[in-house]
Amino acid sequence: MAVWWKERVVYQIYPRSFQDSNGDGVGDIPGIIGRLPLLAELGVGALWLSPVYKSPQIDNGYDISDYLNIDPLFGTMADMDRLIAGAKKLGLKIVMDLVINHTSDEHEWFQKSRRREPGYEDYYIWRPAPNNWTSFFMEGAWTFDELRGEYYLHLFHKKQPDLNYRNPRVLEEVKRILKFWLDRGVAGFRCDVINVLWKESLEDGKKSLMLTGLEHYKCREGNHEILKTLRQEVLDPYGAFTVGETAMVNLEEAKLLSGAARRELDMVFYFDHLEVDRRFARFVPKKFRAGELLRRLAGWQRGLDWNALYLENHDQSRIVSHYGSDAGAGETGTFWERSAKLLAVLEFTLRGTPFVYQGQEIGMTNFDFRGLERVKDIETHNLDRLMKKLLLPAPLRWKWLRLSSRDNARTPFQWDAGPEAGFSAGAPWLGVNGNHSRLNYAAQRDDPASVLSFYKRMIRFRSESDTIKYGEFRPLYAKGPVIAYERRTSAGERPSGPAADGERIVVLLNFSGKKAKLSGGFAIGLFGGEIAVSNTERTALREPGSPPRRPFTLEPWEALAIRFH
Ligand code: TEU
Repeated sequence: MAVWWKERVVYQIYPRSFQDSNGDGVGDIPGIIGRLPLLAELGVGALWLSPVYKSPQIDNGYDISDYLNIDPLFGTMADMDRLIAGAKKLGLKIVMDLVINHTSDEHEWFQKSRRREPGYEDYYIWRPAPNNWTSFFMEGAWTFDELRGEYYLHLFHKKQPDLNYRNPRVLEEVKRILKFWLDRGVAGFRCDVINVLWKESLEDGKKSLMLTGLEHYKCREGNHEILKTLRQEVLDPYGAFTVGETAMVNLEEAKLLSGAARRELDMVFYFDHLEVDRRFARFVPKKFRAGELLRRLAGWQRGLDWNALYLENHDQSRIVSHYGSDAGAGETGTFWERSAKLLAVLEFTLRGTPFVYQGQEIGMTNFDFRGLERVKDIETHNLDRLMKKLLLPAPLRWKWLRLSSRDNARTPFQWDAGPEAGFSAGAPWLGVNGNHSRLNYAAQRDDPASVLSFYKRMIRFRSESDTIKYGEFRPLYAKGPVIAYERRTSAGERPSGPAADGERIVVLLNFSGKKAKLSGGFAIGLFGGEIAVSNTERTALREPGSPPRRPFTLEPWEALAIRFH
């Protein structure tokens, strides 16, 4: 029996930038409700909402002060119930964002803990003196609390204190949060930095520019115990879905976190495939090599029982600006359009659950800000401070920051060419990209050649193909900017019974703006197939009457899926 999260595509909504319904410049839940029919029309099967719980919004909601209430910025609990019910009517499941490594310092638990109220003293991690750990936001990981007279740990912002899972009451509180939302009708959770919950020791860490102390808390055994307990006691009884966001995870760690027999998470988000052209996580650029992308993808595709497939989210830059070509964005027939479609072919022909981030389906690009003053993300500003300390000149700092800033993905959704792109009647919390006049949902919805229409076709293509959903992955070819891989159904993979008649689908991708010749032997083997997907006008693999040995040439940014029976 196929589980829904292998059959469906998940759409990520960043509520504050999706649709504002009351003119305060921030997206909200009623805004999402109004757009539900369009999401159903896209063909996705579940919606993952970034946090909408009560929060002081220091880290845009990933700093939660009350897990069981909706922040007025986004609406009310009644709105949330209407969203869950409205989505259900359209066959859409709702997945909430579970942030349990840390809370906001304005959560009542933290306020009680700093006052040493009985039972709350060690809900968080307190010490008389800090160790040498650094935070994900490039600062120290400890802050002194005057009231308590001690330091507390925060792997992110100082207003995001880490919970202490050595206190069993903390896990009991988390079980209550999960049950509250599952009883409300959500289908599961995206679990935020879910692989750093258990701090094995608070000893000093090995000095590192990125994260000193990581070895003491990343993917520790205690973390696995927590996940097994939540799975056994809450998630399985509800049949709930989980995808873990797992910072800095490697393949061996990911196998332990998401292997089918491990009974922990259903799948995990890793970062490896999005850092092919980056050093120091995603912060310093280097040359992109398509062959390296294929090598990395092959490792994860063949190493994990099941993959979470994504190219964008609210922390990553826009994929068409990152791995594609965003020149001429919004203009039909440019390489922006064709490369956006190529990236859709990549995502929807790999093995795993595809996640589409809001705006990816219309090819939204990185922001058009000209300087740091328009950027809101605390991570970007902290990184600028760190690079300034390292004496990097301002132009170089901005050159790198504009590539990696999380605000690239957080500019308001571009609904139409009107004021503020139809996102808000007020002043948006973050600048709308100027290219919305050409690049917007309304301009694409009825255009069969648009990026949006192509996404709809790819979502349908995947849903109709057991070979794409369940077939094994094999890398085939990598030369210059061209990569190729195949998907082949094997008996064990199909939930619906014995293997198809050995169907094979070969995917070809040209990650460049130039024509690319495929070398003889490999190319010859292609001519026995038929084109199942193309992002160009190509209708046949070889013009009738052309010489059999003429080399096969891919157009710039051309993507093909070729089916062999
Ligand atoms: O992100 C955690 C995380 O791994 C990212 O911060 C990543 O490490 C960083 O961007 C460098 O690549 C999650 C949320 O997705 C993020 O929005 C939150 O800021 C963070 O946790 C804290 O909750």
